[in-house]
Amino acid sequence: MFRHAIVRTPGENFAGGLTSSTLGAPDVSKALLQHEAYCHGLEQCGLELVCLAADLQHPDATFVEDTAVLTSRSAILTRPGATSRLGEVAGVRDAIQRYFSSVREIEAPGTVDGGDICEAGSHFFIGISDRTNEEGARQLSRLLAADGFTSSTVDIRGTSSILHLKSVIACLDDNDLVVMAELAGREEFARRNLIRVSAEESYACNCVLVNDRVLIPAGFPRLQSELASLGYKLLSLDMSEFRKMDGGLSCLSLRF
Ligand code: CIR
Repeated sequence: MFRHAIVRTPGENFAGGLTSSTLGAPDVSKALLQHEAYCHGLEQCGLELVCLAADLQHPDATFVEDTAVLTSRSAILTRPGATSRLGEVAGVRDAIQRYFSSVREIEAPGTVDGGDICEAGSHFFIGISDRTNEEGARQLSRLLAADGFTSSTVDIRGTSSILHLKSVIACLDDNDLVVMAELAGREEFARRNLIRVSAEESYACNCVLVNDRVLIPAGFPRLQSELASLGYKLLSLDMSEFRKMDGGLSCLSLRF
């Protein structure tokens, strides 16, 4: 059960962040409205929000998920793989220290982006990507093991234009794993109930179970109806402007 979420308002510099998308520049006022609706969605799931002010030094800072891994037992500050994002961690440290008595961190030369870390019960999948390196994964795995969690890595380098592991998988209830079809054959996921998502809807793989609801990006009817038929209560949110900056739903908050 989550009680809180940390979010950060997008800044007026939002369009200056990193992106590989060809969808065009985001409209910042529209992004602000979508962010407000996202925050409202989290509140509807019963969360109390810790809202951080826009960070004008770091255009990607609204994607707070990448700066930490929060578990039921402790907090781990990450070391983001993109140099332009390293400074974002200091900006969430205070907020996290207010809620967690144990705060540890990933150290150089390790890099970890929170978007590569997928919690699945007491197990964590750690994506090895262009942002999370093997040394970062080793450090994270040791820190998680000290708290009694198991972990395993999933190498997504070379998988068609994926930024983070959680761009293409999401763990829901009872072992249900939403997964982009291209990754569905990976043996790492063999013991999960797979909900396969076709390439056209792969953006919607980045959905999030928050207490009794699944937050899902608007515009992906097949996955929506499949999840609804499995009994999930859905809350669909327009993510168009964040998608233009390679961002998904999960990356806009740190839930704990
Ligand atoms: C970046 O490239 O780092 C940002 N523009 C997007 C980060 C999205 N984060 C995530 O999916 N966890």
